[in-house]
Amino acid sequence: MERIVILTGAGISRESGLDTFRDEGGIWSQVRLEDVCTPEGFERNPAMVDDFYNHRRLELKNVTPNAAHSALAELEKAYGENRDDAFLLVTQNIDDLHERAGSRNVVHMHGELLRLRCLACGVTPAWEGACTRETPCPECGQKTLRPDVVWFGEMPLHMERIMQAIDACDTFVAIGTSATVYPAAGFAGQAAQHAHTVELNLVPTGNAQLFDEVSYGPATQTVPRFVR
Ligand code: BJW
Repeated sequence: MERIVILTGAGISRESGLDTFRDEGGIWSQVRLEDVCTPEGFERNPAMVDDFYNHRRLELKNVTPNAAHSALAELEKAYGENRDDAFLLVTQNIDDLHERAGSRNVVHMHGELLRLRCLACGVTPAWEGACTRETPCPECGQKTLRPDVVWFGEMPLHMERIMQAIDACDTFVAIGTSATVYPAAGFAGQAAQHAHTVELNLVPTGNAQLFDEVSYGPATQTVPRFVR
């Protein structure tokens, strides 16, 4: 059975209208990473962090999946009934555009924008409207909700499953990620030891030499072309 692992980053959602992080005009040119994407930033000013994520939640409500998301959902279907073992879509994105396009076997290694996490009891309730310091956790009633996302210095999610899938895969495809943030930036090197590796990105990344096959251009063009 052929096994494939796809890694996606912010670039795949760019043409849906969501900003990337490190491109010109991207999120890190609008806000300071240290303020909104670290546990220390949240401790210092939780209201600022809540505002940042509430704003992105509203943006997400106004965008739709693009042709690249749809092509990956199609690819998953082509892998057939046993696709739980054969196909894994690992996304660094916290948006839900892969799911809305029809992808099922998706893991969000940096968490999910539309979930909150309770610091008191650990539940991850769905976000329903704005989150503020006054929003109580539905399970325990404590006002201890934070965004269910992975900040710098925190452990990404589902790492065991991801590592196993990369070790077992025949093909590894990286799409729309700058390969600057670890551990995701190390996946291509791990896969290149045994699998066919593919980079689909707007421009070559610092990992470009690790790939057997490359295609550069907007994801809405390169991904459907790769899939069909
Ligand atoms: C297009 C396109 C189009 C544009 N079509 N393409 C020193 C050395 C090594 C590591 C470290 C170090 N110091 C610290 C670290 C660790 C740190 C890290 O990697 N830092 C680096 C910056 C150096 N990592 C961590 O802290 C992580 N945790 C960790 O390492 O735990 C310990 C551990 C140990 C061992 C095993 C496992 C773990 C946690 C990282 C958390 C990252 N969180 C964020 C925010 C998530 C929530 C949110 O969204 O607010 O995740 S930061 C941000 O960056 C977000 C993204 O998922 C992530 C990656 O960004 P991405 O997706 O690559 O976006 P961009 O903008 O960088 O790139 C977009 C690309 O798309 C570009 O290439 C464009 O060209 C392309 N593109 N338009 C196709 N139309």
